[in-house]
Amino acid sequence: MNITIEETLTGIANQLRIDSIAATTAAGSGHPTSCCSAADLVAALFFGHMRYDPKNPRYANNDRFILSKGHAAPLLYAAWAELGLFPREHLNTLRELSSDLEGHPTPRLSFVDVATGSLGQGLAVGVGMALCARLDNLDYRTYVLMGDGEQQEGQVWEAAMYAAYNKMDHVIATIDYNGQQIDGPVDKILSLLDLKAKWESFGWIVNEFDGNKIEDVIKGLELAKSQTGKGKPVMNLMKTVMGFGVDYMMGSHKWHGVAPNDEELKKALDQLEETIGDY
Ligand SMILES: Cc1ncc(C[n+]2csc(CCOP(=O)(O)OP(=O)(O)O)c2C)c(N)n1
Ligand SMILES: [Mg+2]
Repeated sequence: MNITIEETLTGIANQLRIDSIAATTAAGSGHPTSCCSAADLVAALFFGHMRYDPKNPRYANNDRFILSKGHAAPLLYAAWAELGLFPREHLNTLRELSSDLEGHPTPRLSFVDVATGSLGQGLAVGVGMALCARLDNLDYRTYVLMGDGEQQEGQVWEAAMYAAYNKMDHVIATIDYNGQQIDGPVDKILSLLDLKAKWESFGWIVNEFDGNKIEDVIKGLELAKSQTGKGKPVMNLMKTVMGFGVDYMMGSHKWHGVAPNDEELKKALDQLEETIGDY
């Protein structure tokens, strides 16, 4: 049977949601809704867009991916399980004392270059990696995924300035603009106001797309790639819904950092399994 790339990536994205939510239930803690909003982007990046050798995560000229919103670690782990780096069952050891799948990613894992989770730091690291590419004469791109609440961290803006001033045009950052952070709506806590204008004024090329519509994500990433190498870093403002795909989690901060119990997990899986398709 022929299925389209969009159907394939949607299926993978929903598999990543299932694995992320199931792992947080097994752990009894974690951030399922933060994984769900970014699942389409991670599916499109890892299974259709980035240039890298999935069997050799440390290869020097792989594109880099930094999960600056490190609390969405189960999503990253689910992607690498789907790529075949380790068995899917291992995902359910999330946050166990003896497991290398910690609540936030660490470089003990072969596919993680830097520990993240302390919000605000990932972009600075990504810009540093892009600088390494320049010094080493390598042409990999560096992708950084941040949260919208994370934009309230000052270090983000120092990295933004540095990247534009130094023409770090192989950096593609994305903001998972789900409107929510740990304590409630981002706009109520400390509004980002006109975020597009802010990034543009810092010297970045800014694109906007719907991050939970796979066609838009694919197009957005292609556009961003075509804009690299032109003297400016690229920022994708990606509108999403927290908890996308699970009706009782969607759009609310109440599920931030909360793991579903077994009954709630079943409800979530019933909804997501319907949407996996035949990828
Ligand atoms: C420096 C720092 N302060 C506080 C936290 C606690 N924390 C974990 S997740 C989170 C909210 C993040 O919101 P956002 O960046 O919008 O990410 P989302 O989960 O919505 O994708 C906070 C404040 C942290 N991880 N790091
Ligand atoms: Mg958010």
